[in-house]
Amino acid sequence: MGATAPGDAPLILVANRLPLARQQGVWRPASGGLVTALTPVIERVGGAWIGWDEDAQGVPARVEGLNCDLHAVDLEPELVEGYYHGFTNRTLWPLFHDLVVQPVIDRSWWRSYVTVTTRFADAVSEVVEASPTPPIVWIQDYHLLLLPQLLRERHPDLRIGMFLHIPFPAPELFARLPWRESLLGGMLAADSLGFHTEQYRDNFLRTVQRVLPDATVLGDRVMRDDGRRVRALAHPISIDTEDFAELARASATDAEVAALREQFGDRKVLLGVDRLDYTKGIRHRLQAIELLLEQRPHLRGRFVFVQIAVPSRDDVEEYRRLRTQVETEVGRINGRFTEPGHDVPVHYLHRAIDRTRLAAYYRLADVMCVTPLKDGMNLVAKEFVTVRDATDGDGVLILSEFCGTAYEFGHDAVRCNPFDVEGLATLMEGALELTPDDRRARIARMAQVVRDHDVFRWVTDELDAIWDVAGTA
Ligand code: GDG
Repeated sequence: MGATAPGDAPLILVANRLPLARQQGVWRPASGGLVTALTPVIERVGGAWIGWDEDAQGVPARVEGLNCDLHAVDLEPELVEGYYHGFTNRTLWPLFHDLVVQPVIDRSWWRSYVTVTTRFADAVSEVVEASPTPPIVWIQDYHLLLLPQLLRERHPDLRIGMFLHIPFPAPELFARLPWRESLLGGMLAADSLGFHTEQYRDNFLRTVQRVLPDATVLGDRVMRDDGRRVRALAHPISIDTEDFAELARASATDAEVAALREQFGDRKVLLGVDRLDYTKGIRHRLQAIELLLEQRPHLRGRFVFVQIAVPSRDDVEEYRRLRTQVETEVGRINGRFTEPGHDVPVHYLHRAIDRTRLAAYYRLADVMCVTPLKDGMNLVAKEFVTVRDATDGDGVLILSEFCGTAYEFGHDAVRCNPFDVEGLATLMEGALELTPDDRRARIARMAQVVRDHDVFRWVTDELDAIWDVAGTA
């Protein structure tokens, strides 16, 4: 199966990062749904990927296995500080995640964000001008909200789409940004704007109505005074289900599962897998585990909680503080509840693990805890149900009602309010008691939802939208 691009227009993808990973000194295509889903498209139409080089030396212009030219945007450290560590990570990220921490407003960061967007626009323009046929430009995420407008000024007829990977906040939150008109104006110069859910799309449309008096919202379209129109659509991102199902059934994964099973014995396993980010609700989750151990003594020694916390943004103060808090909490829980001569109740891994081991953990988990305080979509939840459906069909997903995935899974997941620590502890206990038939029926239905809306469908829907809107506007 694969995604399709409409027509044969070459695709120019623009993202903060290039799709590369360095293994033993060799650059390879990064693993991950977006790259996998795009590979068949760019295999056919060719194209380019433009992204920040992240200060890496000698980023290649091509890598084997990816049929596109790579263009690295080089940024000086002061610009990275303002644009990346500042404006995107400390202003936009917390504000778009409903202020789970306070965003910082700093005008010098904004100036860096504008400068960096101009650098990206220069890089994209160069590729557009060199393209023998008119390309499609597809911009990813909140790092580049101003880019559609800068490109539109230079190329009035260019087909431009943008997809936002994080939530779009309610108008009253967005309105706190001193640059709200500029940011919306930047986005509205695209032909098509994609969001994970209708709720985020509607937040965007309501914000446009409130902040930009010259814009008219008609259904899912926004019309500007100058006659331009843009469509705002909900396209839920997803995973390559076949790839995950294969990984789940691989013999290497069987071996990992056996080793982990031996380690955990007959204890039930509760699992969390997240970037170490304050939006993911890791602290609340740990507090729920602590409450469970405190108030349900009969459960002590009967379950283990494994938290895989992938290091993230450790140049940013709030993330360093979070790491200290999480590690303090893990230490406190293990200090309180470990019995001499027995294993600890909380296993905390502050590192990324390889995909085989990740799939093994998914296979082992009796209860997968996906409890973000706010999350655009959350692919971990989709990976878990896919892996379980491909193997034993068992397992329970506890899922925050404040992530995009919750809109797709409805009540087949055990829905939780991640802020309610006591409620979460009760749900964790209840999840351990669901009947096998109920567990299997829920996993099967959720896995079907993911199969019906896999990442190839997401890419196809996004590219079709850019093509259609530009073609009919
Ligand atoms: C942003 C939005 C939206 C995790 N640990 C390991 C590992 N992972 C992989 C998972 C999954 C990915 O990382 C995480 O994706 P999420 O969607 O859960 O979260 P974010 O990183 O916050 O992503 C989010 C997403 O963009 C896409 O639009 O869903 O809402 O915040 O694929 O498997 N992979 C490996 N080792 C690990 O230890 N190999």
